[in-house]
Amino acid sequence: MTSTGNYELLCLENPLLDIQGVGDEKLLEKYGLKANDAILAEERHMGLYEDLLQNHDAKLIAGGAAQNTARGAQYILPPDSVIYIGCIGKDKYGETLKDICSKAGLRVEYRYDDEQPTGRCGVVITGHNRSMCTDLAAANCYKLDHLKSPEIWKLVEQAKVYYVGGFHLTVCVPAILALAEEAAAKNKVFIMNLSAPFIPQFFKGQLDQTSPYWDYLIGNETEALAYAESHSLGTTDVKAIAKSIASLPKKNTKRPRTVIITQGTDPSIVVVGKEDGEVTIAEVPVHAIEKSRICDTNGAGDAFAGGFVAGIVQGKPLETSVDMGQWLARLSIQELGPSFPYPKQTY
Ligand code: 26A
Repeated sequence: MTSTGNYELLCLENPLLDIQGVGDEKLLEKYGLKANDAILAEERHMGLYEDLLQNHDAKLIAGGAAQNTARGAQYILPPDSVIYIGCIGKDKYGETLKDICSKAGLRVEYRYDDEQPTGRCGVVITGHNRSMCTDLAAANCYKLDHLKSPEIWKLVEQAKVYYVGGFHLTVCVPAILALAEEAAAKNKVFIMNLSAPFIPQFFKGQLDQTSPYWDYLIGNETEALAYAESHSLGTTDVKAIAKSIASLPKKNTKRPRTVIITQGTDPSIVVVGKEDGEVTIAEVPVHAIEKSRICDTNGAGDAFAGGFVAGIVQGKPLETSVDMGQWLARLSIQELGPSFPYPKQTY
């Protein structure tokens, strides 16, 4: 008999359909995009989606950073282990998302917005860079009421680990805090991701409201640098930044805080805060592959988080969990967008 999970992991963020195409300098320039970035779309970006579809052979792929992470964790965990929550529209794109998740064995509990369409993320690939421009639309309409509804809150109570993408800080902080409080009150695990440099830059207040609840904080090197700058840490040393985050005040003192900063092909930095204010620092190497085997790196960070969180749900040691993240990221970058290979591979 195959064992099944009990929906131990609950993830919250912005469900998006990725419209991913290969672009060039000219396309980036046309919409004022940087080669490697993630931003919220403004009026001047609204033509990008049609442009990608019409002129850049764009593909429609399930996206939304934490939704990718949730699919990734479910890829590793036994069936029925992961639930994902967010808001979509009542439209074709929303149904497409639902189908892809259901095929991946991910249970989704979406709020459906009556007015807004499902959110889209335009992804412009240039070489190994990806520029993402998100029109949140319905994803911006997630409400605390949905999370607190009896059917959904029952699932929240049943879960033991919460994973929230930092991108959701632009949407519904009260929902994030409700999960964070539930975790702290019952000594469950609360994990957040910094998601993009613009989060610590422009949503610092929202981010700092959640920091006392972080049992695990995941980010990459550019997000760590943006955090250091917006918090005037006066350093660009990734280890020092991780150490400073690990040492921030913590609500649930029964668990230490762990900060994981990935650095592309360089080793990931793992810092664990201790009660006496000291920290331990470790480096975990990535699973490198030849450049020729990389399809695209869009979603690599989400896949890393998926593998890592799966390890945490399974109660694996910290270094093993980080290694599971590296393993899943390596699989994902060999696929188109934030996807995973089938038939399934096992860690
Ligand atoms: C609020 N923003 C900007 C976003 C996103 C986002 N997911 C949630 N909110 N901007 C980009 N993404 C997703 O990141 C994945 C790659 O890491 C994209 O949908 C893409 O699948």
